[in-house]
Amino acid sequence: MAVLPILSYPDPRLRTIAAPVKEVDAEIKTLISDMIETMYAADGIGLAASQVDRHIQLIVMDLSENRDTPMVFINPKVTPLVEEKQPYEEGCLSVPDVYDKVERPSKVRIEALDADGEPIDEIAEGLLAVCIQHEMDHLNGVIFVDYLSRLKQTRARDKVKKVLKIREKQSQQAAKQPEATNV
Ligand code: K1U
Ligand code: ZN
Repeated sequence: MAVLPILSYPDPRLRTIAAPVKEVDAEIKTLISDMIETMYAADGIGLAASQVDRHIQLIVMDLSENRDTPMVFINPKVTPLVEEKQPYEEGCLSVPDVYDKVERPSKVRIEALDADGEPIDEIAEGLLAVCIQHEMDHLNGVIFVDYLSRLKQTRARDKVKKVLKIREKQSQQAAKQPEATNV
C-alpha cells in the first residue's frame, strides 16, 4: 500500500470531470487500498480519486470512531430526497486548514458499486449525506470553497499557500534531522 500525494486548491487538475470505472479489476483494488491509506494518513473522513489525480468515479470514506470501517463507492449516483438543506462546517484535504459552512440537502439516496463490484443502494442522512455530496462534487470538479464568497475563496488560496510553505519547511527540517533510534 502507498500514501499518495493529494492535489491542493487551486490546482486546475481538481477541475477534471471523473470518468466511470469500467471494471473493478486488480488495478482499481490497489488504488482503493492506496486511497484508504492516504485518507487515514491525512486524518480525513473521505477522499475522492480526483484528489489523488486519478480522474475516475471512485470515493473512499470512513466515518467510524475507530477508523476501522472504510466504505468504498464506485460510479456513485447521489439523488437528493428532500428539498430542505442543512448547513455543516466542511473541511477538505485539498484545502488544508480551511473550514466553512456549506448547505446541502439533508437526505440523499446513494447508488453505487462497492469494492467487490456489488451494488449499494442506501439512504444517507447526517455526516454520511454531507460527506458523499462533498466527494461527489470532487468527481464533478467542484470544491467546497466554490460555494463561498469571492473574498473567502481568495483567503482560502492564501491560507493553502501558507500551509503548504510551512509543510515544505517542516519536511526539509525533518530530512535534515538524524533518524531517531528506538533505544
Ligand atoms: O474530501 C475531502 O477532502 C475529505 C474531507 C471530507 C469532509 C469533511 C467534512 C465535511 C465534508 C467532507 C475531510 O476529511 S476534511 C478533514 C476532516 O476530517 C474533517 C473536517 C471537518 C469536519 C469533519 C472532519
Ligand atoms: Zn474535499
